[in-house]
Amino acid sequence: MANTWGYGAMTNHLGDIQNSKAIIIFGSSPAVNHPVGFQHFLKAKERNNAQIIVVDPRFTRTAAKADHYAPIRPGTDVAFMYGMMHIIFEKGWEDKNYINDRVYGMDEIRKEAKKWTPEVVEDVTGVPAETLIQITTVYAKNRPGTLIWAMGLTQHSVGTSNTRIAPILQLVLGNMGKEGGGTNILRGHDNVQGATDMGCLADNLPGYYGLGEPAWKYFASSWGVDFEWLVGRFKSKEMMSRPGFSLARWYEGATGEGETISNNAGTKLKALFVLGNGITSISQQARVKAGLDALEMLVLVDPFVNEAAVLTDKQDGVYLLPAATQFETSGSVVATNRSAQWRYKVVEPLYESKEDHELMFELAKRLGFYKEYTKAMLMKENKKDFIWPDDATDEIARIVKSIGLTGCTAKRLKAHTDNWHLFDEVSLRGYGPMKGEYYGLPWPCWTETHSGSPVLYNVDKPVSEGGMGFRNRFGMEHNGVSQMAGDSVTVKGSKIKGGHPQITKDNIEQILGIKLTEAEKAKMGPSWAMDKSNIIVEKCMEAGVAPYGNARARTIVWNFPDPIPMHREPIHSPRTDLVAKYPSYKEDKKMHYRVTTKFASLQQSKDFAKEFPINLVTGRLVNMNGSGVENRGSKYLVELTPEMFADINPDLAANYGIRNGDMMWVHSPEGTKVKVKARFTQSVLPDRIFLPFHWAGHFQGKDLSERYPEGTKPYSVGESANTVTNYGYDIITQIPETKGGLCRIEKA
Ligand SMILES: Nc1nc2c(c(=O)[nH]1)N[C@H]1C(S)=C(S)[C@@H](COP(=O)(O)OP(=O)(O)OC[C@H]3O[C@@H](n4cnc5c(=O)[nH]c(N)nc54)[C@H](O)[C@@H]3O)O[C@H]1N2
Ligand SMILES: Nc1nc2c(c(=O)[nH]1)N[C@H]1C(S)=C(S)[C@@H](COP(=O)(O)OP(=O)(O)OC[C@H]3O[C@@H](n4cnc5c(=O)[nH]c(N)nc54)[C@H](O)[C@@H]3O)O[C@H]1N2
Ligand SMILES: [Mo]
Repeated sequence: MANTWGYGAMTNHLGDIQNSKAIIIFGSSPAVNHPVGFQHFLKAKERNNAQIIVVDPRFTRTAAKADHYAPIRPGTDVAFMYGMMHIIFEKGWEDKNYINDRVYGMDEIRKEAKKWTPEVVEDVTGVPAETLIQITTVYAKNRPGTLIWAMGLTQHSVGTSNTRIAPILQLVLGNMGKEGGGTNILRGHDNVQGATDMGCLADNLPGYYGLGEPAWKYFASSWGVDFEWLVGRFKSKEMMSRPGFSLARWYEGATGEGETISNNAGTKLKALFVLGNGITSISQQARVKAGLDALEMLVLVDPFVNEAAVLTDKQDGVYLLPAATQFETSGSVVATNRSAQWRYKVVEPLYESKEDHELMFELAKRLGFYKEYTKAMLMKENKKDFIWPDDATDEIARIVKSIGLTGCTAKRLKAHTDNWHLFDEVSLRGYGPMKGEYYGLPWPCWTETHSGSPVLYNVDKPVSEGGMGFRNRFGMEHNGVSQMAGDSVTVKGSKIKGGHPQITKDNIEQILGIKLTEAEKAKMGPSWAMDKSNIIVEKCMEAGVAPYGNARARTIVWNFPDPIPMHREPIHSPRTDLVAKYPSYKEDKKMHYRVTTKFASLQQSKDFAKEFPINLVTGRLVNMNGSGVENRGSKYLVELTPEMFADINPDLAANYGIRNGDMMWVHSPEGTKVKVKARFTQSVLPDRIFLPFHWAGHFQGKDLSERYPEGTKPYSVGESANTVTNYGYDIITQIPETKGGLCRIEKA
């Protein structure tokens, strides 16, 4: 299933968490959302007495298993982590050698951290100063420590800053590139890592290649199609390199709001083809609905009745295509730790349902480019027919060099699944016939004999066993400072001592000290990522060198609006006094994907907190998934949470005359509302409420049940939390601020 909710992957892996001495979890509740993986956290506690720390606005089931808990105010994690660094620097607990040899720009961080005393942090985050000090002490004194995050960090207007400050904290403590350390981002859907790796995003090609002409040309020739033919698929060459609409804001293209028409080559979006997204999971449902209503054609490919069809008033031009489920398909998927896995089909597709790729093939046939669409699968061995899905997996391995998928062939991945029992749970290391390989060949897996890389940036292992330094991506120097790792940082067994740039055709002979033959030069691509011959990588392997260099991790991203992460209040903040001090970004962002995104101009347009004083937090339940249609169709799962509800503290409810089990309205600053059942709990403080987002089928108090085709209505329908999630988007990724908004409540 494709979706566009944020980047990231674990630097380490779930089993490796058993090596951790401390585990700090920001905005993630693995006991609920990754319950199988969470067993490794509990084992870490048993094995190492690992200290578990949870930072979350709600006392979650994960918090219930933790040793320390901080009830943070939503959207203030940057402040919290600077607060931790403030204490670490003051006490001298930072890893000085590590910072000196492997990091660029720590002085700027040190300067900013100085401002964040425990008292300032307490004011901004709501976490008592003593709790911050205690958590910091525990985390700094128990190394290696792993830092976990998920959607509680990303779904904010400062989501990108959050995902940068967290690894910076790990760098300060020297926790990156270590077993038991790392930044471990627990990803979402089944195969969401694979979907992201495969370019199911609005701004890049598969493997995170950009949208520039060199990348398109590399893919054109790898797919065996003419570059000019590809150009011809677009309205103009310029549109080819322009990021598309994101999932978060596509509807503005359909309604033709603002500059969307001129940003979108002079046209509105007329058709929407949905392959595995619930649509009711997107923020600001009233606007999503307007987008759906404005379409000429809506195609919903789904094993269930996609509730977008229920939400829209549209009567014509809505098509429901029955997709087979993942039990009725086979092929490779990629897990949260970059490990791939081969899956065998359990049953053939039932009834008239079809596998997603079959539907895509049929579509390509009717649009007239089936031959071009499938050609790359024939190219490796010059075949007449392809074998699905094996040849698709091999096509990926052949083309995607950027993240090192060369070794991830169908044959090897099948062998891993077949020999599942021969891999160690903690190290991922294989035994017997699987010796020398790590489970799922976690990328980068540089060659067809490479082991895969279970722990990124670990210089204590040879490259042949997954060792590497930090990647050299941003030039050789910045402001006169070398971006290469220091002399003391040599990857085990590497022929090159200390840091070095990424390896290109131009520098390979000089850096590796080798002489290429003319034949090799003729075959070689310009860089390791665009070298179809893979000779650059092969030569690097012989020298024990990671092709992408051995550089410094940078804390400063000079081309971002905030070169170092800064605390900025959410677009809708309950603390108007702090908005003045920590305002959102000054300028609206134009041509952000294909829309304009507002920041301070909206944040400061009104004193929102006056009318909407309560923080709105949204998230997940263990018995439900995503938009929830799959689970609300199961009576056993529905029994656990039969109705849509709001978690509310009795002290807050009392102010509004709301009793446990009463219906209540939740109003958003957008002027929208939902009617939900009040559920009393102490897990939320009296200044915030929590809504799960797994329901649909009601809209602003109206029951849309009669719109479900006969016999398809789930056992439970209700309001989507996303009808009241507020405007607010990250300035880089455009992920919606669904974890930090405001609302007003009243008894219904
Ligand atoms: N049962 C179940 N499992 C799932 C899913 C599901 O729907 N159901 N969905 C899958 C998917 S797609 C994903 S992406 C993952 C998501 O997994 P998680 O990110 O763990 O899920 P959420 O419940 O959305 O959010 C996690 C926590 O973030 C907290 N939070 C909110 N705002 C903030 C904040 O500002 N700071 C901090 N520190 N915390 C905050 C919330 O209170 C919540 O407890 O789960 C996956 N697993
Ligand atoms: N308020 C709020 N909103 C959120 C979030 C939040 O925390 N708060 N989290 C966001 C996140 S991280 C995510 S990932 C999204 C999740 O939201 P969605 O992506 O909408 O998640 P799902 O409901 O898991 O799946 C989408 C659809 O895929 C269908 N499906 C299942 N298997 C297949 C298949 O094999 N083929 C096809 N074609 N379809 C299939 C399902 O029936 C379902 O209709 O929600 C986002 N929205
Ligand atoms: Mo997700």
